[in-house]
Amino acid sequence: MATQYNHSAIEKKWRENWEEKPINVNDGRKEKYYCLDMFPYPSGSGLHVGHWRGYVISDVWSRYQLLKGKYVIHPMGWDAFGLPAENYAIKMGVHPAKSTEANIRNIKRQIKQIAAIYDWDMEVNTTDPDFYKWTQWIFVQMFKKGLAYEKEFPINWCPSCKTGLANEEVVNGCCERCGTTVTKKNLRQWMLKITAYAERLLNDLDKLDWPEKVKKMQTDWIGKSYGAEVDFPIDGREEKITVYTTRPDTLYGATFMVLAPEHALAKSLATDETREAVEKYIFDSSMRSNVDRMQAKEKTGVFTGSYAVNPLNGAKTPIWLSDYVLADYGTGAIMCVPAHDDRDFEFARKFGLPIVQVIAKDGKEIENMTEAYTEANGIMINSGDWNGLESAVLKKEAPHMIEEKGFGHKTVNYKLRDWVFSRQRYWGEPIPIIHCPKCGCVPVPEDQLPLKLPEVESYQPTGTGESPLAAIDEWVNTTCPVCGAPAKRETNTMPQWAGSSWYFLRYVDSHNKEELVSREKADKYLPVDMYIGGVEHAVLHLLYSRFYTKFLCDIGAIDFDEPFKKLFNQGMITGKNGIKMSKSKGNVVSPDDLVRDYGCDSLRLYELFVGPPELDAEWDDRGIEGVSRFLNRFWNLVMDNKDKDVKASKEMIKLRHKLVYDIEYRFNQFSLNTVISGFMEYNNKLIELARKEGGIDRETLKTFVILLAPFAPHIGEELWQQLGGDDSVFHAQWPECDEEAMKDDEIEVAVQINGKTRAVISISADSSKEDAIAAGREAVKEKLTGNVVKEIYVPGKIVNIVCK
Ligand code: ANZ
Ligand code: ZN
Repeated sequence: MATQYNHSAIEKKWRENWEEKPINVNDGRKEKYYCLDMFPYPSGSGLHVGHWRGYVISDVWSRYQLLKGKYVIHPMGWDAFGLPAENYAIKMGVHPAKSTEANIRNIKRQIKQIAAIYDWDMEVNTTDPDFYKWTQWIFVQMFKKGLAYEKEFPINWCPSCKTGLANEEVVNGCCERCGTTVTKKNLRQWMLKITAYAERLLNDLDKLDWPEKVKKMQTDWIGKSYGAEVDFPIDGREEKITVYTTRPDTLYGATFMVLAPEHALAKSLATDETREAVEKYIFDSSMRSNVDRMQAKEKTGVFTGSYAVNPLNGAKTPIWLSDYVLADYGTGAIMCVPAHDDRDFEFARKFGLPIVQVIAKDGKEIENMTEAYTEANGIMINSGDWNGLESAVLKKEAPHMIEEKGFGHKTVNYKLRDWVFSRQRYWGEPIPIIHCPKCGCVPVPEDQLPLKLPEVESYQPTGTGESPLAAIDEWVNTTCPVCGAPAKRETNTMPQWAGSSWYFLRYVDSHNKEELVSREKADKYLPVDMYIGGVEHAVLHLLYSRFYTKFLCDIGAIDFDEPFKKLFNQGMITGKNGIKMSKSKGNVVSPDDLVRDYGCDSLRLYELFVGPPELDAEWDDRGIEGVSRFLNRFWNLVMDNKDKDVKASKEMIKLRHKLVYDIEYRFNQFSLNTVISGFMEYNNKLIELARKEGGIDRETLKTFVILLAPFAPHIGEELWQQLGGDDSVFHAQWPECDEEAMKDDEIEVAVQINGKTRAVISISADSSKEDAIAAGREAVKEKLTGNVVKEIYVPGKIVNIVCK
C-alpha cells in the first residue's frame, strides 16, 4: 500500500506553495465571474463553524468558475464601523480603530484557514479614510441632487444606545442591536430620499435571479398600494381633513374619522371640554414607537369634540385621535369604516361608535355583526346611488368618480419611508456638511475629502441627541467654504450601512486615489454575478445597495443599475436542537480544533455535507469522521492505481462520464450536499470496478481529482501532482461529459407468453428486473389473454409471462 493520507503535511505544503505562487485567476481569460461574500463585521469573538459555511460555499463556487475558464473576482474585506467597537471603546477606553485592527488581524487569520482563493490585494476596510472618502463623496453627490436633506421629526430612539435608528433597525419595537424598547424623539436628522427610487426598486426586482422569498420581502417592504385621497370638510371651519384610503368604495360606511396624534390639526380640533384629555393623549403617544402602536393589544383613543362632513352624503362624523393611525403613512388621517375593517371595528366597539354595513354578500345585511366583513366582494347597500353595484367593480371606479366629483383624487402609496441617515455616535463616517449662518448647509469641498474622524477624549454619546464630536470645539468650529464666515461642522455620523451599500464596487479598483472606481474597471468587472450571504439582510443591506447602485448609475459613475445579478442565501448552522450558536449559550463550535484534527479539506467537505446549503442545519462534530474516511479512501484509490497504467474499459469510460454528469448537474443545482454524497458513491463504484478490472486508468483518476478539487483544494493539488499533472489543478480543464459515452449498452431479450417467444425487445444491459418485465409486457400487451399469474426475468435473456 502506498503512503498514508497525511492531511497536516499535505495542507502545510500547499499553503506554502500558494503563498509563494498564488493561483493565477487571470491568465488571458476573457469572461469574468464576480463571486462575492457578504463581508463580515470584525467582531472580537472570531469565527465559528457557521461562518465557515458561507465562505466555503462561495469558495467552492469561485473555484468551479475558475475551472470553467473564467476570470474569477473573489474579494474579502471588513465592514468595520459600528456600535460594538464603540461600546468596547466606552468600556475599556481603547480607541475603536485599535480594537478593530486587532479583530481584523484575528479574523483574517481564521479566514485564511479556510484556504479560499481571496485576492487580498483587493481588500477593503470601511473605516479606512481612503475608503470612507468615497462614502462621503457619495453623500455629497446625493446632497447636490437633493437626495440628502435635513428634517426635524420624531424618530425611533434607543434610550440605551442613545442614538436614532432607521425603521429597518427596529425589530418588534426593540433596538435591533441591544433589545431595548425603542421610543420616539424629536431630532434634526439627515435623511436619504430612497422613496424617490421606490418604483424602480420595485419594478427592477423582475430582472434579478434572487430567491423569491427575498424579492417578496422587498416588495412588501416597499409596499405599493393604490387608492384615493378624499377631502372631508371640518364642520364649521375652513380647513379640510384629507384621508388616504385604499377602499373609497366604502365611503358611505365611514361613520367616524381618526387622526394620528401627531397630525397638524390634532390639537386645534380640541374644544374647551376635550382639551385636557386631547393634550394628554398626544403627549402619551409621543412616547411610544410605531411598531408598538401597530401591535398594541387594546386600541386607545380620544374624541376631539369636532366633526367632519362626509363629502358624499353630508353626514356629520366625529373626529377622534388614536395612535393606531400612523403619522407618517398616507396623510396621517383615515376615514373609518368599522363594518369592513378590523381595526375600525374594534375601535367602534370599544367607544360605542355606529357601524354601517355597505357591502353585503348576496345583498343581504348581517343582523348581528360580531366582526368586520372584510371581504371585498359583494353588493353595495346603504350607499345612496351606489346601491346594487358590485363592490369589486366599484372599488376600481370609485377613485375616478371621486376625482370627477371634485372632492379628492386617486393616489399611489408606498410603505417605504425615507432613510434616517444620521447617528449620534462616534465610530462612523463624519457627515461632510458645514452649517453656515448665511449659506445654510454647505458640503465639504470634494478636494478636502476624506473628512477624517477627529480624536476624542470620551466616546460616550452625550445623550442629548448630539454625538461626541460635538464636544470637540476645534473640530466643530470652522469656516464656510462658500463665504468664509465662521461656521460649524455637522457632528452626526453615518449609519453602519453607509459603507456596505457600495463596497462591492470598490474591490475591483481598491487603490484608486482619483475615483470611487474607474469606469474602465467597472465596465470590465462589475456587477456582481453571485452574491452569497445570510437571509437576515433581505431588506436592509440589499435594498440600500440597490438604491446606491441606481443612484451611482444615474450620475454616470457606473453603467448598470442593479448590483447583484444572482443571490444565494445560505442557511444557518446551529447548535444542538436548532439553538443559535452564541457565546452566552456556550454552544459555539470553533473550527480551529477540527482543522487541526481532521484538516481543512475535511472540514470544508463536512460544512457542505451537513445538509442542503439553503437550509439551517444542526452541527454535530461526529459527522466529520465520515467525510474524513472518504478522503482517506479516495487517497488510497488514487495512490494504489496511479502507476498501474491500465487502459480504460468501456465500462470504466461509461462510469467516468456518469460521474462528470452527476457531479456537474448537482453542482449547477447548487445541491452541494449531494455533490459530496455523489463523490462517496462514485468512489465506491470505482473501488468495485477496479477490483474487477485490475485497476483504473489515469484519465478517470484525473477527472475525479479535478471534480473534487474545488471542494478539497489541498488534496486536489497533491493528487494532481501525484498523477503527473504539471501546474495547478485549478488551471486544468473542467471535464466535459459525453452523453453518448454515458449510455448503457443495449441487449436483446426474448419475451415469452407461457414459454412461447412472442417478441424480441432491446433494453439497457443493467436494467432492473422490474424495468425488464415492464418493457416485456408492453411489447406483447396485445397478445396477452387471460390473467397474468406470474412474471419471470432471466437476466439478459428472457422475460416469461405466465397466463391462465
Ligand atoms: C377606509 C377603509 C375601509 C380602509 C376598509 C381599509 C378597509 P395599505 O393597504 O396598507 O396602504 N390607513 C391609511 N392611512 C393609515 C395610517 N396612517 N395609519 C393606519 N392606517 C391607515 O392600507 C391602507 C388602509 O389603511 C386605508 O384604507 C386606511 O383604511 C388605512 F374596509 O380606508 B382604509
Ligand atoms: Zn457661508
